[in-house]
Amino acid sequence: MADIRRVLVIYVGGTIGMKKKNGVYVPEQNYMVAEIRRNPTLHDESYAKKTSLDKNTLALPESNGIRVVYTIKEDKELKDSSNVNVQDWIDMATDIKTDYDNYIGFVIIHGTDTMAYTASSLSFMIENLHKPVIITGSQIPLAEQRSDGWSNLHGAIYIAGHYKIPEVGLFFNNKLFRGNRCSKKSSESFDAFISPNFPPLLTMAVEVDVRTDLFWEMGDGNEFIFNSHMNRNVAIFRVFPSITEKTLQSFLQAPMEGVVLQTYGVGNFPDNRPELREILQRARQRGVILLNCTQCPEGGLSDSYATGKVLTDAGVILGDDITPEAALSKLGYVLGKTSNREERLQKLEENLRGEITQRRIDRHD
Ligand code: ASN
Repeated sequence: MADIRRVLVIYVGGTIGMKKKNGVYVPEQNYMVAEIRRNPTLHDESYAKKTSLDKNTLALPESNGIRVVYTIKEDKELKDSSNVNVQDWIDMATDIKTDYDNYIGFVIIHGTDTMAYTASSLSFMIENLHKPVIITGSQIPLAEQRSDGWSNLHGAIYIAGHYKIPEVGLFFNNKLFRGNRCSKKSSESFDAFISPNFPPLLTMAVEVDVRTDLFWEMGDGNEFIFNSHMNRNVAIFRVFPSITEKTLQSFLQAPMEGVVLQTYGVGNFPDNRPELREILQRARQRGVILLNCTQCPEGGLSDSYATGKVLTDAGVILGDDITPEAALSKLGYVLGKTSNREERLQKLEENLRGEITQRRIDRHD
């Protein structure tokens, strides 16, 4: 008898299940399960018949004595991920919480456009995660030829059923990344995501290379905690040379409570424009929290330049090598969790879910 591993697949939307209507791609409701059912790599129909699986439950072929049986829960309103919002993150986390004890792993089928935001946010919203939550999708729909969705979907379900990875991961093009380390890097390539500052947790080739040494170590807490309160008065501001005082000032106005300041290089900002610095300082005095993160697609921050020190002196927190997506999610989470300023600052500096490397580059000494 095979060891049966049950996985819950939460289907939110994305290109993977889209079809063209009036010349544009839109999600197609009630189609994914039937489409997957026709693919023998993803579904063993004879096993399903023999064991009378219900219509939304499918089974991977047995391998090495393991049978992954997965149930697809399709959202009532499938979405292009450009339409995903905070409530959708809450719904996904609620689904996981509700069925946490019934499955050994979870897969979320999601569009690629905001996949890195969802992966980051879920990593903060869920505390003490002991099971894999793997987000995946595709660049070409399953309904079309050459879809990358088949291998992404198979890999995600296979990983969720085979490996005890206590993380929210993003699986794409044979690599499983820590979700809060990713950014979408290409609108066209199958290799659509990068995790610039942290290696993949797992790589699929002829062998499956699992980096257990990289898994995020949980604290002592065992109880699954779901933080549903994400502060929505947070935003990202990308600094640019022609910035005016008015622009910065309007951006930081109430109800803004937290801003990710995407700065140049290792975290630099003009130090020859005291008026801009004053605007930041005034915002800070009003209670706005500022978190520094680099505009560079790779690398982190240091305070080695005068143009960077100007920000630390103004009370801007160093976000280390955090991605902008994770920085925004972390701000929303931390500001939603506590209203105590000191606690907020302390948590933002902490490595909460493996989202930063916590190292300082000091190249001028
Ligand atoms: N617009 C799509 C989405 O994010 C893109 C994709 O999934 N490849 O839902």
